[in-house]
Amino acid sequence: MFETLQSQPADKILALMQMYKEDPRTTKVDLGVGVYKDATGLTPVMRAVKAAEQQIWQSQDTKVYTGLAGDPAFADAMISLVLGDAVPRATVAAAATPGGTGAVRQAFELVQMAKPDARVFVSDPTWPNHLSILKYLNIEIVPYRYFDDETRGVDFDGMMADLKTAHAGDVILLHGCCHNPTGANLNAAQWDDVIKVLQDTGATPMIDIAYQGFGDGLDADAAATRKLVASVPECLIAASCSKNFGIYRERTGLLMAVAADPAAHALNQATLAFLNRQNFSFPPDHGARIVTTILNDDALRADWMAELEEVRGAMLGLRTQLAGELQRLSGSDRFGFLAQHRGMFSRLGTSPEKVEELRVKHGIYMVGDSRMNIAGLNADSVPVLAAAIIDVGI
Ligand code: PLP
Ligand code: TYF
Repeated sequence: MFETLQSQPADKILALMQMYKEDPRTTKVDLGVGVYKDATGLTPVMRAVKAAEQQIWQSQDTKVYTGLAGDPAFADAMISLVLGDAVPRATVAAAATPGGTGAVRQAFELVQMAKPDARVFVSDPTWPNHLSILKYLNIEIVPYRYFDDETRGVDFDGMMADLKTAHAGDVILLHGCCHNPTGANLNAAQWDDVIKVLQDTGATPMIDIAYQGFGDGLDADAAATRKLVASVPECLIAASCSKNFGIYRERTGLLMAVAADPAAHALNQATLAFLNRQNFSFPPDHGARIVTTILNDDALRADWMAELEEVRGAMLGLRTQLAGELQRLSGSDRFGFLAQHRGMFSRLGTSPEKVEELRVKHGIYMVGDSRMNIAGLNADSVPVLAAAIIDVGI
């Protein structure tokens, strides 16, 4: 039967990872996949994660199944981390998922169950997996303008005009912070305008938040999400713990569904558990347990927050250094956007040909749309990248 299978398009980000591995040049620079790397190029296990794992190893006396929605203590800890006290806990249904990707997938399935003809509005561009999963589920995709190729900021007028065409029964997918792949984000006043459009159109917001703590800080990065959920009757939030806890391979995420009232909440909670059961029964637990252990222990939490701040500060430092170096070499301010962007990524805003030239001539690997992982740099490779950018004429 399998002779009928057709080959599927590869994930370009993951394909680039493979190409990088196969490049024998010792001077190569990996700005591809979104993984944090320290100045030595390593992705270390965070201190609090190691300590939590030790605690778990010592105290865990069973590995029996949790619940279909995962351990409720994980949901409580994450709801508090992401949403704070923006909405009453009794209105938030939640299910642990395999990573943020699992949360995104389950959210789309929930939408499709509730409204088979729902359209999902996505930023142009967005994380390619959003598009891939939506296509796979046969959900109609409506792109909204987002990135301004000139300013490398947000095309806010275009975005607003496009979002206003949504209506009740549609979903508007927003990145909570640290937009992937552009690094360009809304300011607080612009978020207020988006909230107004959501209220006027009646469309349902869905927030994907995968980089809380990587932009302006843990609370600052969640501020828009918190304000938004408090301002609309219903909302979906897909949160990932992969980056901010550095537990990528543990597959740790949470899908939250905020309901208009407690009656709807019970149905949401039961449906999230049902959806987990259809797809994988019980969600992975180890990463969730690490996160819960850290968030519920004052000392571990403080140490995790401190290390996350070091990570955030390192990325900001690299941004400033790169923008400064490019200003020096180009004699212009046209790369100033790099210091304004937030999170792991910046879209340089150049052609696939120039990206290819950077790879072939200089061994610099970035995604074809010119997305760079800032954490792939260090103080020594920043000048190398800046010189290469000028050399290929960007
Ligand atoms: N959403 C966005 C925008 C992402 O960039 C990522 C990637 O890290 C995810 C969700 C989910 O990541 P993971 O499934 O590894 O938790
Ligand atoms: O955008 C990134 O690089 C990260 C990691 O299918 C990632 O979000 C990339 C591709 C993918 C899953 C995760």
